[in-house]
Amino acid sequence: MRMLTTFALAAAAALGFSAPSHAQFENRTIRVSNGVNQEHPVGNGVAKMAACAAERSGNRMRLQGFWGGALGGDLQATQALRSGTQEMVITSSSPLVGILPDLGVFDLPFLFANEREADQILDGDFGKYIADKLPAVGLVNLAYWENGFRNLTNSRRPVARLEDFQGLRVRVMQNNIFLDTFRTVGTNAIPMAFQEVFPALETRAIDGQENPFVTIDTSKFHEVQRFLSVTRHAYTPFLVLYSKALWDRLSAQEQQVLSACAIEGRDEQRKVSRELNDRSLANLRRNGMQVNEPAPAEMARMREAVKPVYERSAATIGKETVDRMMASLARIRGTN
Ligand code: KDG
Repeated sequence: MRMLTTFALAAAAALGFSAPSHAQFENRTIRVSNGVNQEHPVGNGVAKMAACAAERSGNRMRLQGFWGGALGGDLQATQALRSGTQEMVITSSSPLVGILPDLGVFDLPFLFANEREADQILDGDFGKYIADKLPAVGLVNLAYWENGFRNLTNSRRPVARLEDFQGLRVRVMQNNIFLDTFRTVGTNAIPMAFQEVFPALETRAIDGQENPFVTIDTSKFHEVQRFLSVTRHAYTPFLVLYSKALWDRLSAQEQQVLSACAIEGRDEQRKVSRELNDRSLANLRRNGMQVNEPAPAEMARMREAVKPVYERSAATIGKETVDRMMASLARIRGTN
């Protein structure tokens, strides 16, 4: 029997038939976790990435999503990847600055002016420069997805002027640059994992938090927050991370499929995120939130107030990384 099989394979090879392409794929269930709810556009991205991987692997690579921090918050899940006990996480870059300080560059206040700049930086040379630093800390970044431009909510008052921040107890991500930024404008900034935010707002342990409209909407923060101030004070990317230890056990074909499907997921996730952005704002208004947009002169005062954060953070982030970011932005803006 063995001789017959060998002969048949040899004959097939001679005739140019290769073994089924799916033979390079093992049956795998890849766990991918995230801290927001599945209704968030991350859910659309994961669904697209999973369909892509299944189709290209003959249903042998199956992605299993875990939502709402079910496998731990961003930092905890990322540490599980580094220890090789979980395959994937889709996480904000901000909570990971203790692992790779260079990621703090994305937290600099008012860094990006719009999504176009963010996409060009993240999908271009600068994004690759950062991604190339991750294998050394046990992580592989497959793509940058969109968390988005962040805005302030709170239960006490509209923030229309720089002075209105004074004394607000505002939750920020576990990140030294967000802490510095929100202390600089006068708040009592409190670092906290995302999963703790809703209960802390509900019990009034904190007054406010800051996130993109889509996250505020899909996390139902309107139930525990009254005021939404459109500050767009930072743009946070999501990293689509794979455990380096587990990545190295994949075949080249499996790695190629996951890399390509993470990009397909990216394009879908960004599209849905941007389509949902305006709808989420309308939902929040309809659900009773009082929305205000600080006047341009007041936004200019806020930007001016937080400029020293750049200088204070440069050494922590790494001067080369900050210089590269600013040079990349200057090229995009035609101001170099
Ligand atoms: O996994 C994503 C969320 O956990 C989180 O990153 C969302 O922007 C966020 C925040 O404020 O923590």
